[in-house]
Amino acid sequence: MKKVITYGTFDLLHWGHIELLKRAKEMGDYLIVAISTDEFNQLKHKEAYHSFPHRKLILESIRYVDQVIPEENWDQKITDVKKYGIDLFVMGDDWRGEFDFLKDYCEVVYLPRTKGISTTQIKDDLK
Ligand code: C2G
Repeated sequence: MKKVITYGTFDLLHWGHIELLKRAKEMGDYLIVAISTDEFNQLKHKEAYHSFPHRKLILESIRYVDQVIPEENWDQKITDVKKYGIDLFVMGDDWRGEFDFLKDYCEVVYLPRTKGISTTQIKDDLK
């Protein structure tokens, strides 16, 4: 069974997130999503509209997602890859190169971001 992992805040879930999760799942058999805790979001200078429990509940309802775990810091990825027996790490290509250190532990793929949508754009458009 090919296990895939991806990380993110996934706030105000939108179709760009879904396209990422769909493609990530299609590259394997089992998709784990590590969702940023509210505390870690502060480290990322991100303020999510939905709380961690609510973002987790929403992600767990998505057909492409098999398991949701917390992302608490920048340094847990190697441990996660080992702990969950991950074969493939996937992120949107706004992160291209940032996680290449994981290539010693699993396959690393950066997928093209979906154009025309972002959580920031949603917030701005609603103002
Ligand atoms: N994404 C995408 N297309 C968009 C918006 C987002 O493909 N239009 C992807 C991002 O590239 C990322 C994932 O969806 O792979 C989640 O996006 P965010 O919640 O913005 O994630 P981010 O805050 O970048 O957190 O340790 C990694 C970080 O936790 C990533």
